[in-house]
Amino acid sequence: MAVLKSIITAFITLAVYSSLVSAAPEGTFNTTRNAVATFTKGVNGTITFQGYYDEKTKKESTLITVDIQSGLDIPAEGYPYHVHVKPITGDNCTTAGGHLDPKNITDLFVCKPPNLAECQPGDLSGKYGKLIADNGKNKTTAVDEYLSWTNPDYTLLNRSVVIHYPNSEFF
Ligand SMILES: [Cu+2]
Repeated sequence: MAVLKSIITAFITLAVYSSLVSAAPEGTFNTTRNAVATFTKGVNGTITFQGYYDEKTKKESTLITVDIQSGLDIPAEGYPYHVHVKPITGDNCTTAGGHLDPKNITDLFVCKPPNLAECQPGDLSGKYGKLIADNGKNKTTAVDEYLSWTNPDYTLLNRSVVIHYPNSEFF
């Protein structure tokens, strides 16, 4: 069970984008599958999730775009971040619950590439690396095929995203 020493919280809510990133991976975006976590406490920025069909892998996938503008002030080993199961209420990170982990892999499993299918779907930093601070900012993208927009057990919607301090003792 995670001990949430979180500085940052955000809801994921549905949002519709009128334009999509031009440097998108090859595929067809589903414009109804957009979710944005907006961070206003501790750090400022967004993490955007966009659903699309990946022409290379022939799989429904999600483009994850991290755009943190400020607040990542510890340059060391990077900030873990995860999709947690519950929306956050009252700016209190403990309301986020545990990681999105429908297969009950547990936080004890060390998620490492290339075996991403074995990871908790919500363990974004395990799958794609921790958020490394660059003058307080981070811009990262990743393509994910383990989160879902339709399977209720794997869905991103009505969850939360939590960015943790680099040294948080949450395992
Ligand atoms: Cu977390």
